[in-house]
Amino acid sequence: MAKSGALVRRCNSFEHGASSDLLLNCLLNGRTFCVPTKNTDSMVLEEPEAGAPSPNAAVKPANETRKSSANTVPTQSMIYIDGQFFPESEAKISVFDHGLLYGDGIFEGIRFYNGRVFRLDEHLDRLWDSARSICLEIPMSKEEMTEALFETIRKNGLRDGYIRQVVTRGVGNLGLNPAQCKRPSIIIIAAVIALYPEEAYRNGLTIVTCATRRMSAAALNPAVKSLNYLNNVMARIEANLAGADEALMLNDHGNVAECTADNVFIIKKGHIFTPPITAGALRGITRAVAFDVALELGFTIREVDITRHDVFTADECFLTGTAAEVIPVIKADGRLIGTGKPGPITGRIIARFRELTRGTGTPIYS
Ligand code: PXG
Repeated sequence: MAKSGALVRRCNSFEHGASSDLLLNCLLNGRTFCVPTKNTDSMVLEEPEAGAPSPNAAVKPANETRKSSANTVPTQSMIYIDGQFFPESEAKISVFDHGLLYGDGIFEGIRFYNGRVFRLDEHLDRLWDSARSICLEIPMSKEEMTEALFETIRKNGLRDGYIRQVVTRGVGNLGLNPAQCKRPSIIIIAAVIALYPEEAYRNGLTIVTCATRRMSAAALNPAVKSLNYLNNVMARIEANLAGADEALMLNDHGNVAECTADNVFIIKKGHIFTPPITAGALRGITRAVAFDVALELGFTIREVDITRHDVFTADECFLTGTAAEVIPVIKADGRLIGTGKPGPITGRIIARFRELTRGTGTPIYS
């Protein structure tokens, strides 16, 4: 099982809110996004040098690559809010913003590798779809958003990292009616990402089924990446309390939906299966990349309802997510999956996925 200790050690090099954030993370046993706070004398805006390519990149997790990345970061992270940049200590929004008061808003998490944003268009499309679904008009075009994202990454001198985009409903009053909110706010944070520890990619994760069901599409469609993540947070707490790395969330029918921030795949007799979006899964961007990779490698991949029994009796299991990338699962509810070691097909998908993250994407610095 992946121990949170390794994660905490890795994060010790970041100064941002050090003690409280690290303690919290340690307690919650989760992954961490650290805003870059390495000390440099002055703000660096030019392109940092490319990191040395890892000789074994295909089998190494992103945290290995991070070690060799050439992030050259300012003393304080610079946060984008509505067209302006603020040092993180001054990056503030109103307590009357309905994003805070009601979780009324949407977000995206995007990765960039080696100076290139991975699957940018797909993330922007999903953000715009989430907005449309909740009747929120993003007050800029996709082109302007792209420029704002790039500018935020450049201002923070990063080549490898994670960008969080948040669009809130904006400032309103204490009633929940969004009609009172004048204008949505856009927040962009560029961060250095600390993932699962390296051993998790080598040895695999443990998951437990949680009692908290994935919320029904009839209540709030899980396809909307909204600021209301309490359903997932409750599941995550269950995983933490059980000492597992992730929580497997079922839908109202008892079928597998997804994990708290990752899509789920199983492999049986050389065929790959994943729950359909209608089972309560987010239409993951990494999920789609896994589809492409699986097809390219000659595997069939099917979207079908999956039960816990299917997970227990699978030959292999893996999760996909922007933060976690592609990561093996070796135990579910105490049952070893397959041999109890990350499987060979999963290994091939991870290898090809890593090639794609290193070799494709929209250039930030050209
Ligand atoms: N399901 C849910 C519920 C998610 O929030 C995924 C699947 C994977 O989708 P992508 O497009 O990233 O392949 C997500 C991802 C984290 C984190 O800590 C991840 C997400 C949101 C917040 C935090 O890894 N979303």
